[in-house]
Amino acid sequence: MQLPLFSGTEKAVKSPFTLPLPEAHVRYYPQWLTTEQANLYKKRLVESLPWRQDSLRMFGKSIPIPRLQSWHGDANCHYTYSGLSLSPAPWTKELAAIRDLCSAEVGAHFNSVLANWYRDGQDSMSMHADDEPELGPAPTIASVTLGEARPFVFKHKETKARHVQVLEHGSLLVMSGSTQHHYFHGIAKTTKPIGDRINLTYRQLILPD
Ligand SMILES: O=C(O)CCC(=O)C(=O)O
Ligand SMILES: [Mn+2]
Repeated sequence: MQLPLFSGTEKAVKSPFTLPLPEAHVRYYPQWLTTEQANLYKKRLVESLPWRQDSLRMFGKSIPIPRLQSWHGDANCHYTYSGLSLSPAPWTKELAAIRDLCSAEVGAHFNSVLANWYRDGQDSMSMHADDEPELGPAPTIASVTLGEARPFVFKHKETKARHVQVLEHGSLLVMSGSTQHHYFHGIAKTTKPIGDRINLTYRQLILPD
C-alpha cells in the first residue's frame, strides 16, 4: 500500500474479513490507515472541504439532511440521489490520495466521492441502497471512515435480516456485486455523547459518452 503523505511503511495489524451477508459481497479492512494517517486526513478534510447542509424535498417540504456533505469528482460527474442534484467540486489533494489508495487496494477505478461529516450522534443517514442508475447494476463502493466509530447497519430487502458492523477510525469497507440490489444500509442516530466522524464513499459513475 502506498502512503503518499507519510514516509513510514506501517502495516495494519488486524486482517481484513468478509461480512457474513448472504447475497452480498462486503469486505471490511480494520486499521486500513494507521491512526496517525487517519488523524491527519480527518483534520485536513474537516478544514479544507466546502461542507454544506443540503436539503431534500419530501412531502412538499424542504428538509435539511442531518449531516454536512461535499461531492467531488471528475468534471462530468453529476450525481442525483433522493431528488438532490450534485455538481462535482474538484478533487482535493487528500481526496485524491485516499482515492488512489482505495483503487490500489480494491483494483477498481473511482471517478467521484461523496464526503459526509456527522458532527455528533444526532447526525445520521437513513436506510438506503446506493442503486442509482448511474452507478450501474453491481457497483463497487469503497467507504473510508475517519473519526468516531459508528455502527453501520445492513438490512436485507426481502428477509429483513439485519447485520451490524462498527466502522472504526481508519477503516475501509468495500461493498460490491449484488450488495446494493439485496440490502439497505444506514447510520442511526444515538443519544450518546460522541465525537464527529467523516465518511468517504468512493464511486464510479457510468457516464454517457
Ligand atoms: O457514513 C457511512 O458510513 C455511510 C455513507 C453512505 O452510505 C453513503 O454515502 O451512501
Ligand atoms: Mn450508501
